[in-house]
Amino acid sequence: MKIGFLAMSGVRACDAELLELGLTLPGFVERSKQVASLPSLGLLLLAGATPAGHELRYAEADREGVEPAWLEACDLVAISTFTAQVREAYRIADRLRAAGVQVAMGGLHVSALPEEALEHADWVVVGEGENVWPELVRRVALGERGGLLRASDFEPVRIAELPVPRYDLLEDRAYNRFTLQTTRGCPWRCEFCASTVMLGEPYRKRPVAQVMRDLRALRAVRREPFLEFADDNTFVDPSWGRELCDALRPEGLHWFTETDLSIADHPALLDAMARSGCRQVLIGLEATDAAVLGGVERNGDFKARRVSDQIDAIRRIQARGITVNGCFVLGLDGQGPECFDQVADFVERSGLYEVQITVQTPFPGTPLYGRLMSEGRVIDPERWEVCTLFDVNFLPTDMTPEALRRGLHDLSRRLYGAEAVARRRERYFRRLRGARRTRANSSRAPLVRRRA
Ligand code: B12
Repeated sequence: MKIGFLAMSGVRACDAELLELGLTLPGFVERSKQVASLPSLGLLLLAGATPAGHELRYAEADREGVEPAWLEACDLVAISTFTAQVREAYRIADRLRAAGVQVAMGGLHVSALPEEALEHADWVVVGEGENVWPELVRRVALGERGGLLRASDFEPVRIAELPVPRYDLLEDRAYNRFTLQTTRGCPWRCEFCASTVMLGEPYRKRPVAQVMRDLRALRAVRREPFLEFADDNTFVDPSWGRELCDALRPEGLHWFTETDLSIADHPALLDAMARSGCRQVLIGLEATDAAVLGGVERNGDFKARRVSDQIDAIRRIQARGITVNGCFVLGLDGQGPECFDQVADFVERSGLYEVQITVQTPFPGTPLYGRLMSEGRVIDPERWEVCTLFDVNFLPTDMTPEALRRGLHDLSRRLYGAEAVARRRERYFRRLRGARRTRANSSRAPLVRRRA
């Protein structure tokens, strides 16, 4: 059979004013360029899990209507879904089916709402796809016409036996970064986390040798890739983390990942990360106020407990030459308009190199969505296109939605203007030079004493 894999690409936001701001603020433009082009690792893994004997092709569309015409010549097309683009994906699926193509949909959005997706796709898969997909392909080849398949009805995915992602299908398309996965899941359970839908399984680490196997497959088609780990929280286990970094070091590459503040407690891990080419870690700080954060992480209140250490931890990480991208959620329960100044002030005091601000977003399938729905606080419950992290679609407790929207705009201007970005950079490099001098002096000190 001819099988197509279609990823929806690009970033999304509906708020026209914010979009306009995004085009003018250097901090925004730069960040969007870095992240806007990433291949779909989920689909490359499914391609790797496809039984032999089929002809495979990968495509991306940054909006509905620009998907390639060759998809209509496929027997089966797999489409991966995020919430913000799902309506576009549904319209593509409708057209493909009208052209006689069987369509399978999977990914975060349809895993949360499979019944909705069945109105547009022949096959809908809930959960991790690696073990379901080969069976789905076999059934299509045998002439079956569709159905709902749940990963929970199949053998659990063995993290030590993931297929090799088919990076070769990316052909010579231009990307700024390439995704690779080292872990799945996160021990923390943040109420708003949009990965929740896939987090049924416990936190899982891949054997380092398997990660390196995938890296070899990637380097066979791209010699010097900048890596982005498509993990939810990479460094939960510091000794495994060091093993991973030691394996990465000889590759001489640069990489980025998402992790939590606890890395700052492990100096040897930080050293290993820096040596192995870690350029930036993205850390969800979410807020600077322990009272607001209380209960947001529902498995031990990790984030509220770390509030008093946020600034020190950021400094310890950045002193290694690893920049921190601190992420804040605006509009958490209990947060009023004071949260905008609090974030701006924290960014100044902490010396964060990079900052990301988003608004609390009720993604379907998350505990937050369930709670806000039951409290009657989701403004437009099925307006999926506004699930972008930048559009306000809920009633905050301590300000109006409009105040939240305005606050996001104003804070964006303050944080992403040319001057603010330059100031953050300059301060980071100044402090880094200072930290390096201190380390050099302290490592020379015993030598000097011995000579004396
Ligand atoms: C890489 C990434 C991107 C890339 C995506 C590249 C692409 N073309 O697909 C880019 C930069 C484009 C991107 C953009 C956006 N992203 Co993004 N992104 C991620 C990130 C960091 C990793 C995703 C990943 O690779 N996971 C690993 C793979 C292996 O898992 P997977 O995709 O879920 O695939 C598995 C299953 O879902 C299933 N599966 C998936 N598809 C299919 C299809 C079929 C047919 C089958 C059978 C199975 C199946 O099988 C796979 C293997 O098990 C996650 C956060 C994270 N740490 O996970 C956020 C995340 C997915 N993004 C998110 C968001 C909000 C966005 C944006 C809306 C942001 C914005 N405002 O622009 C846009 C949406 C853009 C769009 N086009 O839809 C949310 C999604 C929440 C949701 N419910 O939609 C996440 C979870 C971040 C977060 N915590 O909020 N993103």
